[in-house]
Amino acid sequence: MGVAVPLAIGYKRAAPDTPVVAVVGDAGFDMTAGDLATLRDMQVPVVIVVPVDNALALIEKKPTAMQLANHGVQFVGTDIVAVAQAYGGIGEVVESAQGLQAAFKGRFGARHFHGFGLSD
Ligand SMILES: Cc1ncc(C[n+]2csc(CCOP(=O)(O)OP(=O)(O)O)c2C)c(N)n1
Ligand SMILES: [Mg+2]
Repeated sequence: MGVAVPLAIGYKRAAPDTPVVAVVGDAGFDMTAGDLATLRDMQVPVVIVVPVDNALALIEKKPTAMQLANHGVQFVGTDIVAVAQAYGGIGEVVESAQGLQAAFKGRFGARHFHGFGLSD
């Protein structure tokens, strides 16, 4: 958890001509949001996709399946677009898989990183 963006930075630095996309849960994104400063300062143009469910969904799954109560697995949620913009990136909300495909077009030649908040 939280490794997708740092790994994407390393990959893009090692292979600058390869399009790089990091997919990171919303809690994982919150965990390493400061890495966006590295993307900005080193001008590493990766695309980050954040599926937004305002939950630690993987952790929520097991107790729910066992019909047990869940605690502390849901949170208010972060404005992903605002965070991307605050760090000098481009932020966009995408509502569907088709929308994501369309949004990818033309993003990989950019000099800035691009963060998509993918809503349910
Ligand atoms: C450093 C670290 N802390 C905690 C965990 C345990 N863990 C695995 S998945 C998860 C929740 C991830 O939530 P999110 O990033 O929002 O992804 P989602 O499951 O909601 O898609 C947690 C806490 C972990 N794998 N690594
Ligand atoms: Mg989540």
